[in-house]
This record gives sequence, structure tokens and C-alpha cells, in this order.
Amino acid sequence: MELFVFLIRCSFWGFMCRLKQWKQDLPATSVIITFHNEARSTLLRTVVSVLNRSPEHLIKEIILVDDFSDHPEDGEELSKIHKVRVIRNEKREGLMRSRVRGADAATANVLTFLDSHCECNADWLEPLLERVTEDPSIVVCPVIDVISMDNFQYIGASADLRGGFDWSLVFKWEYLSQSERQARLKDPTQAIRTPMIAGGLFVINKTYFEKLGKYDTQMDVWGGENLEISFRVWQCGGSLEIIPCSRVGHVFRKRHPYSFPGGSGNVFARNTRRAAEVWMDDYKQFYYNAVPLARNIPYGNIQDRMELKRKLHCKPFSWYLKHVYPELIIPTSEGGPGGSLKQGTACLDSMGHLLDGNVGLYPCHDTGGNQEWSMTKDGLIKHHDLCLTLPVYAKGTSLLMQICDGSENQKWRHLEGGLIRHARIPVCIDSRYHAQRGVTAEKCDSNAESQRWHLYNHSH
Ligand SMILES: [Mn+2]
Repeated sequence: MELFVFLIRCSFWGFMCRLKQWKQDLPATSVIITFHNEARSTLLRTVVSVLNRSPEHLIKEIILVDDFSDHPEDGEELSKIHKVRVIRNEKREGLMRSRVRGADAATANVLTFLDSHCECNADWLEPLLERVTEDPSIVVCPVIDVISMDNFQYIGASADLRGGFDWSLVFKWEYLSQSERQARLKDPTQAIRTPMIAGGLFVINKTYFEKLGKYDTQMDVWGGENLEISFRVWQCGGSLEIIPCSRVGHVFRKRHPYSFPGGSGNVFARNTRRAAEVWMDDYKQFYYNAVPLARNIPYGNIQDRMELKRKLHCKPFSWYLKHVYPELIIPTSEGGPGGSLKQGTACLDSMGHLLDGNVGLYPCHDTGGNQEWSMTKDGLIKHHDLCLTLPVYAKGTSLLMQICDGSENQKWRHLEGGLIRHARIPVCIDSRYHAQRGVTAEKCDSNAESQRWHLYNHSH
């Protein structure tokens, strides 16, 4: 761990972060950590890292909310530590109600939410506090490094990531676009605007948290709350940022350490559905198309949350899509999720290849999978997270599937007559050599059958 701290400080952005002078008069924060059957040593590690790696005067208190765990003695033991207060629930409440309980008990005007399985890194707190002090409507997260579940090895995460999701509303990390990464080279300490927060780790002004409606306390156990609070912050006038100079390690688990009353899938779908119903307007239909089972999950009453949305004059989801997350592809009759690129009875096929692999042609089976392609409004041809790329500007080049970075080699135009021409040079996607070299880019020829493609959407 100490070695990691050392390495972080030696790296370029670590160096740049060290050059920063944080404001002297930062406010103190209440740290809120909820737990339910967390390993005692893991919980202790979290608490100790907060105390050891934060300036003394910036930690007002650590509020531990014991969500009716099987071991009340863990909390009693921890409450002996300086500044630590423990609140125990009388019954299992789940993450959202527990966090609201912790927030209500907090005495500082800045709230810091952490998971019970974290390790704060050197200088993690100051950059976060500085940013929320500058503007209380900004909700900030650290870069979340990975702590291995098996041996507690600390693995630094890339700072070129932000949080996003697809229409199944499952959180995922996304690479910043090439232009954003370019801009960050000059100053890697700049905040990163993120459409979605990963979950448990963020800092928010307490008054703002309350004004914004805290959490949806009718959500149960865990899941979907990061989606809900992310939509709410953006749509109701705030913003979400990742602060790259702040680093907190988080233990990622392969499965949940505790039971989900009602089954984890149903609880997750119910919570997610509540968020979709309140915040997504008609766009929720795309979620239901992606996760059909969610249509049948009862989601309870959302009147309070709808009222909150009206009261705060929150913007519609279309605004969020346009201004915060324009990269999210809106399914249309022209491609979109579940589409394919056809040439007669054959389809463009990833052939099971992955990153940096080429693509081929294979008889259409119309069940998606390796033949699932979509074309975005800005000309990307996507297979899940990968984009069809012309690696070299020359005819005869095999096309590869690479991480979508918005660069010009990934931009295409679907012309009338079926040709798919590269945006910059006059080459078109061609299947004539697919058996030897995969699908290639060849000189455009409107008479060539091997260049004629039909975008076909399965849901239409
Ligand atoms: Mn966690």
C-alpha cells in the first residue's frame, strides 16, 4: 500500500496533483458509512484509512450506520474510536434508508458517503471538499481504484474513465473520447463531468442533498440508487464530476456478501424501474425493450418523487440526453440496439473476435449476438462497446473492432444505394475478400454487390 502511494505520487498526474495547493479554509465533513455483515477487518480498514489519510480538522465525525447486521458488537467496538459514532437500525432498512438516516444525524454541512469496504488514499479528501465548496450544486466522486477481493492488492484505475450506462440501465465505465483525453493531457487534474456515478462514493453539500430530496427511501436493499441520484442531480440543476486528484480504493466483489430479501434481480429491477418511471419520461420504453421482465415488476408508489420533480422544476430526460449524455444511442428504425448489417442473406459478423479483431461475413441468423451492429447518428458502427475502425487510411485495409474513441477512423456514412463510405477518404466497406482477410475497405464502387449493405432492425 505504501508503495502504491509512492508510485501514485511519482506518476505524471500524481505529480501535477501534488503541485496543487488546496484551499486552507475547507469545511469539515461528516463521513457516512453504512454496513451490513461486512468483515470486521474490512470495515476497520475503511475507518482507519479515513482517519489516517485526512487532515484531522477536516473530519467532523464518522457516522457508521449498522443496518441490522448480525454482529452488533462490531459497531460497539468501533464506536470507541475517536470521532466515530454508531447508529444501529432496529430492522434491515437497506442502503438508501440507512444513508438517509446517517445524513440526518450528520452535524457537518458537507456529507461524504463511503462504502464499508474502501481504502482512502493520500490526499483524497481535500480536492473533493474544495470542489463542493466552490459550487455546492456539484456532486463529486474520487477516482475509484480497485482493491482485489482475494489478496487486497491495490490496483490504480485509469483516470480517463467516466460513468455511463446502456438502455438496460446497468452502470459501466467508459473511456473518455479522444478529444477529451487530448484536452486532459495538458492538465490531468481537471474535473471530469460524468453522466453517472458508480455508486457509493461521493461528496455532497448537506443542504443541497436535502433540497434535492436525499434518496428515494422506497428503494430497497441496494441497486439503482446511483442511477436515480445521477438523473436527479443533472436534471434538477446540479452536476456530477470525478475529481482525478482524489483516489479511493474499493473492494469489488464477485457477488454480494449479504442476502437480498426478495432476490437480487427483482430488487435491482424494482429500484431501477422506480428511477426510470420518475426520471426518464417516454424514454423508459427503451429500458423496457432492453429488460422486458422489468415491465412486470411492481414498483410501488412514486407520487412523492414525481411531486419532488415538479417542485424542483427538473428538466426532462431529453435534456439530459442532449446535454449530458449525447453518446447514448437512441434506438431508431435506422439501426440501434439489435440491428444487423445485411448483404443479401449474409450478415456482418464479429466471428467471435474481440478487441482489435477483424470482422467477417456469415449467413444471417437474426438473433443478434455476433451479428449485432448499430449505426449512431454521428456515424459510428458499433458492436456493443467496440467500433468498426479503419486503422490505416488506405484501400485494401482490413477493418478492425476497436474501442470507440470518437476518432475520425471510426466515422462512416451510409449512402443511398447501400454503400458505407468512410467519412474522410473515398473507400467503402467491402466483403469481397472476407474469406481471406475479413471485411476490408475498398475503393467505392456503386456497382459492387460486395459494397451494398442494408441496415436492418430486428424490432421493426
Ligand atoms: Mn461497494
